[in-house]
Order: sequence, then C-alpha cells, then structure tokens
Amino acid sequence: MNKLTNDIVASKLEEIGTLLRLAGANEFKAIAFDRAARTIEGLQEDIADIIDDKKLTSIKGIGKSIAQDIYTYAETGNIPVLDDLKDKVPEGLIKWLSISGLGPKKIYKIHSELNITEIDELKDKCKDGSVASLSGMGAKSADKILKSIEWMEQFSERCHLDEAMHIADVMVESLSGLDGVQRISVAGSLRRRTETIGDIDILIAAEGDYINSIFDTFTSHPSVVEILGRGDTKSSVRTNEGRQADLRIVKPEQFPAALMYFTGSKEHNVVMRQRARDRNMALNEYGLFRLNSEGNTDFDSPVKTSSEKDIYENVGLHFVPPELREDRNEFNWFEENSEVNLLEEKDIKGVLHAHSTYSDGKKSILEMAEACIERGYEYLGITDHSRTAAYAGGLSIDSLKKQWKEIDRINNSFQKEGVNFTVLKGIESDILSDGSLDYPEDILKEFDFIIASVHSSLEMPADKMLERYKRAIENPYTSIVGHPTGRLLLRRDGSSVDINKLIEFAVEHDTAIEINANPWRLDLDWRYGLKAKKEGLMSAICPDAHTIEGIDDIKYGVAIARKGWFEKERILNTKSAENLLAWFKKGKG
Ligand code: DGT
Ligand code: CA
Ligand code: CA
Ligand code: ZN
Repeated sequence: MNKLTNDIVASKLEEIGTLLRLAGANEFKAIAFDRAARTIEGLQEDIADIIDDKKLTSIKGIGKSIAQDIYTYAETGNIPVLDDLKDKVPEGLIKWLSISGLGPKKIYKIHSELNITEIDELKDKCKDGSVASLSGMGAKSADKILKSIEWMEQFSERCHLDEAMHIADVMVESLSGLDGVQRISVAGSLRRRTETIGDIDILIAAEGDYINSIFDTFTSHPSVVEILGRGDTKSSVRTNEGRQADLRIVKPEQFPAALMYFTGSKEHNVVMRQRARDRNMALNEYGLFRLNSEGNTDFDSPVKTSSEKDIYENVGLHFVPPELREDRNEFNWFEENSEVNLLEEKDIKGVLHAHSTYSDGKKSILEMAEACIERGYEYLGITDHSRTAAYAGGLSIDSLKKQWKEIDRINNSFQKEGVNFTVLKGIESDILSDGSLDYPEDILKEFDFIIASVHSSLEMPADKMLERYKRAIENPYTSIVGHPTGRLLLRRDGSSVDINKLIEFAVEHDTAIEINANPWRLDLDWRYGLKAKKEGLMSAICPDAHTIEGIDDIKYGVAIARKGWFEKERILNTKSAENLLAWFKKGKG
C-alpha cells in the first residue's frame, strides 16, 4: 500500500470515532479516537517512522488498543474495528450526517428508538411528532431537523461561484467597517476561486470584547435565516439563499497563518506543513513556530510573520496567489519565479461572445454596445447563433445580411460622434455532426471572427467528438472554440472529448479555446491550465452574454483564467481591436 501519512491515519481514526457514535458505542471510546486523530494530525514527526520504530504508545493520547489498530492498518491496509463498524452501521444513517445540526449521537438515538434509517422516514417522524417526543429532543429540535432536510433537498450542497461571491461580498461589506475589525478576508474555496463552492469562509482579525459583538452582527445579519453554531472563535450561519457561511475570528498575530490554513487547499497545506518541518519549523493555523530540542512545536517561539508572503518566504517560496494553491505546479514554479503575470480584470479591453435580439439575446446590438462603452470596453464581438440552432433563433443568411448592415450603421455613427468603439461581426456557429460550420464559405469569409461551438449530440463517443472538433478547428474561418465540453455545472456533465488533444490541435492551427465566463459553464476547465500553458494555447474571456448583466460575468472568467495560469498575453480580448483583428486574420491566411 501507499506510504501512510499523518493525515491519512488521522482521518481513519476520525471516521472510527464518528461510526462508533452512530453505532451507539460508549462516548468515551469515541472520544479516545477523536483525540488520537487530532494528536496525529498535529504531530511533527512522520507517523510512518514512529510505526517503524514501534513507538506509537509513547505518544501522549495514544493507548495500546488504538496503537494496535494503527499497526494493523500499516501492515494490512485494513482496520478490523473500522470494517466491523461499516458493516454494522446502516448506510442510510451516514447520509444523516450531512443534515446540519444533527450530530452522530442524536442520529443514533433517533435511529435506535424509532427504528428508522432513511432520510424520508426521518422527515415523516419529524412531522408526526415522534422525534419531538424523544427525551432530550422536543418540538424545536424536530423542527430544526425538518428545516435542514428541506434546505438540503431544495439546494444542492454546492453553489455556483457567482452566488457565493455575491453572498460573501454582502457579508464582508457589513463586517469590514465594524469596530475592532483589524483585518478581514474571504478564505476557503471562494478565495481559491474554484468553479463551485461548498460553504463560504470568512476570516477576521480582532481582539477582546470586539469578538463577541462582531459575531453578533454576523449571526443577526438580515440575510441569515438560521444559526448553525456559535462558539468563541467560529460561528456558522445559513443564509436565505440556503448557503452556509463560516466566520472565524483570530488574534491579529495569528491572521497570516490562519488565512493561509483556511484558504487551503488541504493538499496545498499538506505540502506547506512538510516544507516547514523540513526547515525545523512547524506551520499550523496559529502560526509558524520553531521546534524545541525534542523536535516538538515550541508555541513560545513563534517566527514573526505579518503576511502570507512572510510565511512563504520562510519556507523557501515566493508568494503563491490563492487561485494557484491546489498542489499542482505552484511549488516548483514559486521556488524559482517571483510571479506569474496572471490576467487581471483591468486587462480586458473588449467583449467577445454576446448575443442580441437577432437570436436569443434580450437586448439590441446598440443597447449591448452602449453597455460595453459604459463599462469602458473598446469593442463588442456580436456572436448570435447560426442557422441550425433554430431553438435559439439561429440566423438565416438573410437575417445575417441585415445584421451586418445594422452593425455598419452603428459603427459609422460611433465614428461620426468620435466614440472609440467598434462592433465586430461574429457568429457562434454550430459545429455540425460532421464537423462542418453552419454556412457556406462565401458567408463564412465575411465574418470578423467565428466562435465554433457544439450544441447538439453532446453524447457522441469521445473519439468521434474529437474528430468533429478537429474538422471545425482545421476550418480556416474558425477563430475560437466555444465552451469545449458543453457542461452545465451542478446540472449536467459535458461531452467526453479529450481536452488535452483538443488543446494540442487548437494550438497547431492557431485557434483559441474560449473560457466561457458564464458561472454555469466556466469551460475550458481550469484544470487544463498547465497543459494550455505548456502548449501556448490562446484563449478569450467570453461572457456569452444574453443580457446586459451577462457582460459582467467576465469577472468569473477572469477568476478561472487566473486559476488556470493564464497570463494576459494569452488572452485575446486583452488586445486592442486592431491587434485582435490582425490575430483573427492570421488564422485565415
Ligand atoms: P468547499 O467549502 O467545499 O468549497 O471547500 P473549502 O476548500 O473551502 O473547504 P472547507 O470550507 O471545508 O475548509 C476551508 C479550508 O480550511 C480548506 O480549504 C483547508 C482548511 N481545512 C479545513 N479542514 C482541514 C483539515 O482537516 N486539514 C487541513 N490541512 N486543512 C483543512
Ligand atoms: Ca468553504
Ligand atoms: Ca467552511
Ligand atoms: Zn453556445
């Protein structure tokens, strides 16, 4: 089996603790496993070495029996007590753990006294008063459980990036001006800008009496419908959108380490802790500390750090932007390089991929253009749907010609008024099943640029889909491939086309692949960023706007581009209109 790490062993022990409670075992027994898990997680030494030396019982908090479990695990890859528990605890009960406010002890009580295992049964028993009548429960608890289940069913557990960013903005806005708030930041997956978000994490540095009043403001915020927990350092709430938000408050001197810890990712943190250990230091959520002569964390000997940058420098790295903290290539890169010239929102000069009332957009070309001007952009590439996309009002050749005339008129009047703005003639052409584009060549050659997208037969086999894309990319009139997988996040998977091959082929043919900035798509996926960087893939941040507000989705696209290591230079719509048109022409040459 793979080498045991401290984190793996700790998580197994934690699982045993939880399952013991679900099985109704003695609470002290469960606590012993929790404590052992926490001890091992915080250990400076590698558990594998301690196992080799047979020294587990010399660690405080690890008794003979748990030590034996770990030795068995190291030898066989199994822990009998865990396997027994998995057999014993009904699978339905495990799902109850995701009902907020319902811990394993209560779950066992309800399960054993009412003899139920499924969430649906639990719902019924909450409604008919059975849960309320159990000792220690009451009507209020039953109600709370019912409400949590309803939340769970109404909303998926994760949400889109735009929703999370919006909730966090509102919260941070209401907290940042409070007395005693010395520093504030979002953390977690939101700060790392992953495409979907589980819960929202906010971190504040504050001291003394301020802490309580900051938590008061947080838990009584108008958007809060339920307080999930309130402690001395952490409070959790549910917002009226059905989302969970966690606020943690730490001492100002702990803020940099806490921010790093709660930003994650877990994988990034694991490597950071190891790098600290390799340099005779210990890194945890409280700070960076020296080790004492026994090799343990010396909490009296902190390494002074006033920012995340300081912590990174202490472990031999330049500052790693939060978006890149996924344990992909960041450690290699930031050992050598002080930065990546990551794309920024202000670099975006124009809008590509927008729909108008000619197809399924809600606004006219002029209205969309004026909204772009208001936002400081220099051009708008209109890309309505092509004729095969009848369901989306795809354009016949006649409508196209009408549209081109209208665009010419708009551009002329801008020029006359001295407005530095250009509407580009584009199309989002369907890629037909055989890979061809949706108009004859004499029409295709008239566009300034073409986005080629798959909207039908997404489920065709991967190799056929790749061939289909290859035909489209080979077509000299294709400038940009649209939303390459066609996925809708949290709703449906996209096609199974081999994105690595698609990237290679696109680069070979001077074709870009868009980052569709709609928060339901965010497609190209950022996980292909390193491949794209290696090949030199060009991309564009495309809002796929159907409304004026849709234009502002560009910010999510920029977030994902940063997460995918895209520099400004590889994003087409950072170019001036003139340079952009020249790039589009190059592909046709
Ligand atoms: P999410 O909420 O599922 O979208 O993802 P995150 O990354 O926000 O995860 P969350 O909210 O559970 O925790 C926030 C951060 O806290 C996470 O990115 C890393 C850190 N963290 C939480 N639990 C652990 C842990 O058990 N070990 C380590 N090393 N870090 C943790
Ligand atoms: Ca989170
Ligand atoms: Ca959290
Ligand atoms: Zn499309």
